[in-house]
Amino acid sequence: MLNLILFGPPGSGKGTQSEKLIVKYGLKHLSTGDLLRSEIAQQSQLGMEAKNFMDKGQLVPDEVVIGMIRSAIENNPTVKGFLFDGFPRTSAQAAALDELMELKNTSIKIMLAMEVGEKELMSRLLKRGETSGRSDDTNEEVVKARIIEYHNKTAAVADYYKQFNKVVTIKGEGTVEDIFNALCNEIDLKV
Ligand code: B4P
Repeated sequence: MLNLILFGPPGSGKGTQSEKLIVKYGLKHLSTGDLLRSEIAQQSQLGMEAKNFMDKGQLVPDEVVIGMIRSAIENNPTVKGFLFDGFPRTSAQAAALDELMELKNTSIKIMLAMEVGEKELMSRLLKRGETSGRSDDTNEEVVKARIIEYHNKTAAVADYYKQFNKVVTIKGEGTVEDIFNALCNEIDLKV
């Protein structure tokens, strides 16, 4: 299996690049952000709980997100591989993902970490907020809170994968096409 993690701060282009990568490599896209927004749209209990955190720019509790990913993996037994987008975001999520991969006798091949400056992140997210209807993109304070949450809880997840030599850093500023080509070059070197 080819299992990839697309990593980076909010607004670094994970969702944008995932759409292209899953087509090229035939992978199953698992975006915890998308899964949570779908739960909110269905007004499920999980969705209503998650919304409270997301609206404040905070991470949703680990057990909720891990449970969601576990079900998504179990529901896709025959895929060529998974592209994890926005997951794992904490050390506990990274440890849980390793266990889930082991149960399938597979592992994470590579973490692609996209780097984008803070000013650019703010401007992309607030711009998306003008049209997306996403409540977590419209308010500058919430966008800032998401970036702080990233530095406090998520950035260290890359260190976890660095121990195993699995992290590749990609500059996430430039055209969508150029960034996509850089990501593909790194994946092709590893597979
Ligand atoms: P996510 O849905 O993961 O949202 P994101 O980090 O903001 O998005 P992404 O980096 O994918 O940005 P995109 O490509 O869309 O998370 C939302 C919330 O869900 C979190 O704050 C948290 O509360 C919760 N959550 C999700 N996963 C969780 C987890 N594992 N644990 C706990 N909580 C979790 O790009 C952004 C914008 O930039 C777009 O408008 C795009 O068009 C633009 N853009 C992209 N590439 C560009 C480029 N090269 N140049 C210019 N603009 C570009």
